[in-house]
Amino acid sequence: MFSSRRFKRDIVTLPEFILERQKDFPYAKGDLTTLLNDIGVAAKIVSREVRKAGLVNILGEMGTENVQGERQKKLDVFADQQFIAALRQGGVACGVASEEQDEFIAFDDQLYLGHPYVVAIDPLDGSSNIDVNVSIGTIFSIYRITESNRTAKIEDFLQPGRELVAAGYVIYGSSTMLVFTTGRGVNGFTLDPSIGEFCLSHENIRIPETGPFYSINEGNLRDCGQGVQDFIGWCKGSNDEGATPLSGRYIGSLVADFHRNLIKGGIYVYPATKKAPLGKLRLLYECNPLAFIVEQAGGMATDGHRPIMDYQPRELHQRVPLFIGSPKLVNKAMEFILTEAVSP
Ligand code: AHM
Ligand code: MG
Repeated sequence: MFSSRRFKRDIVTLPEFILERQKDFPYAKGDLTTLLNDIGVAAKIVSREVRKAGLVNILGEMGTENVQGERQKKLDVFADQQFIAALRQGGVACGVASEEQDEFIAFDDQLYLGHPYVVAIDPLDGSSNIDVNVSIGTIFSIYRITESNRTAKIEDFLQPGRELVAAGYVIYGSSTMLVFTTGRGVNGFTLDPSIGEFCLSHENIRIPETGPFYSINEGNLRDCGQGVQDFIGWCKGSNDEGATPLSGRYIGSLVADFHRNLIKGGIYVYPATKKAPLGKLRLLYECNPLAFIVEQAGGMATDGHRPIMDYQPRELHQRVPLFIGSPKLVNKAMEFILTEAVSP
């Protein structure tokens, strides 16, 4: 359990944890503590709405499309508004980029000068699962602005994953959990609805070296490269004589698939396909934050060739293929892709 002389009881809440760990945070300022708390509060509000989604008229589509031409669900829009409001109100971020917004938002006011962080966020990931009561999530990245004392600019968001100060996700599953890293390991907090607090439940998460699960949309398989097809064949045990097949698990909510594989071991793959030559997932607010978390937990995240965290982003909604999870499985996938690349 979290060891600190300050805590005399078993429960450690998120605000207590981050205050206590503040000295370990990069820049050791209260700002990041405030920012993580703000995100925690917005997550609680979204969690509350997700929990009663079937009871009120909040399910269903808004009738609008976001920048990527996807139908927006009401809860997507609600979550987007909540996180943006929390960041604007919180007073340490000077801008936000969201999956649901075409352009980034700069908090363009004298009040926000000197606020050192920008946040890139997927407010409600896995939104096709909202209407069918399946786990969904929120994913966020936190960067320091590249130049102090001004509001957010595009270059603040287009920083490589290696520059991340913190990243995390919230999963609205059988319980609501917030998992984050500030570059000193990964910790998970479960929302206790009876006291309305995220409480430390998964301290210093480590991903198993290998694991029993592979997660991919197999409906796309024939449109993937030969290396990916061969790797999935290997997962099914068809390439190693006598090998035990891995189990296929694919929810269609990245956060949920990632979270399971982080805890139990496995690999999540969203490769390039004929239809989506750069894959489907977005670098800034889906792949980079999860890459930071998985690396901090002892895992790997690559595009099949090189680490996700090494990408120099070119645009806000950039897509990238993703192979993420237990290091042995990600390395195995890369072996197959490399073999494909060099074979005649
Ligand atoms: P979203 O952010 O619009 O919800 O899209 C991302 C989601 C991921 O959560 C999920 O893993 C993937 O898209 C599923 O895509 P597909 O239906 O093509 O398998
Ligand atoms: Mg998403």
